[in-house]
Amino acid sequence: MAPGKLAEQIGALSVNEASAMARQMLAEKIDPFVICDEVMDGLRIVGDKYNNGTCFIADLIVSGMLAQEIFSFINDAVMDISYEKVMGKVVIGTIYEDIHDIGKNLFCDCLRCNGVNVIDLGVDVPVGEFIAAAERHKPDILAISTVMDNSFTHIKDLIMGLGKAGISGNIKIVVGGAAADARFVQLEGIHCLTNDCRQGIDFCLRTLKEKSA
Ligand code: B12
Repeated sequence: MAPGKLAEQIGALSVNEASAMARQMLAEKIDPFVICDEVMDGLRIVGDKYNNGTCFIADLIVSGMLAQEIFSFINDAVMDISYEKVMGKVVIGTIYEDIHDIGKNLFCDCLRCNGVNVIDLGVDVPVGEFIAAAERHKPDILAISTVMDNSFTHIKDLIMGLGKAGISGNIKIVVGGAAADARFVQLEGIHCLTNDCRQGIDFCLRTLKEKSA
């Protein structure tokens, strides 16, 4: 399969073709993460079209559903890869005013594949709910997903809130997602900042291994 073809099909919203192509790539034993990257490139094409007015919200929805379908069967394949199992607990959610969850769900699936207990708070999660969940579940890691640029203020409030509640010292904080950009570097208390699922997974597994050593 020529590189970029899957992204092209997703960008063109050719749902059936893209789905079949992704299945074929998996059958050809192409690295699931390479397929994920192509899916994201395809979604970027759809996002750009939405920005320049050549596609609409319904198309975003369709592209999102297509991505979720592809990720679900990638996930089944990834489950077959035998990882060293790590114990530990991660609480995760998409921050307030943001309903995007495809990347977050992928991140959760990868963690679960590695034997991590993941408590998913869902999307559009208010700051207070994150803090209450951190107090209740006492996770090793609190992970925050952000795709919308305007979520920055809420994440800032959350980091400050965790500090005020006196719980940030015991928990590592990961901020991830497409909007996890340079603005967050100024916030003290973030232990991992990334827009790459793999980097986030590596950080979590390293942290949990060190804790249990
Ligand atoms: C699909 C989609 C939707 C779907 C979402 C479905 C769903 N269940 O998530 C729907 C149709 C619902 C939607 C709605 C909207 N969307 Co939208 N959407 C997209 C689209 C096309 C793809 C997003 C996506 O899923 N990408 C694939 C995933 C896998 O990527 P990801 O989230 O970045 O995740 C990766 C990493 O970031 C990382 N990751 C993610 N989370 C985490 C967490 C941790 C802890 C870690 C370590 C890593 C990590 O892992 C993943 C793999 O590496 C993007 C376009 C684009 N450029 O991507 C626009 C886009 C994100 N949407 C956009 C907008 C504007 C909207 C709406 C406001 C539109 C509207 N007018 O209503 C609403 C949002 C309402 C709200 N309050 O949130 C803008 C956001 C602009 C911005 N940067 O602020 C974008 C960029 C489109 C654009 N170019 O304008 N959208």
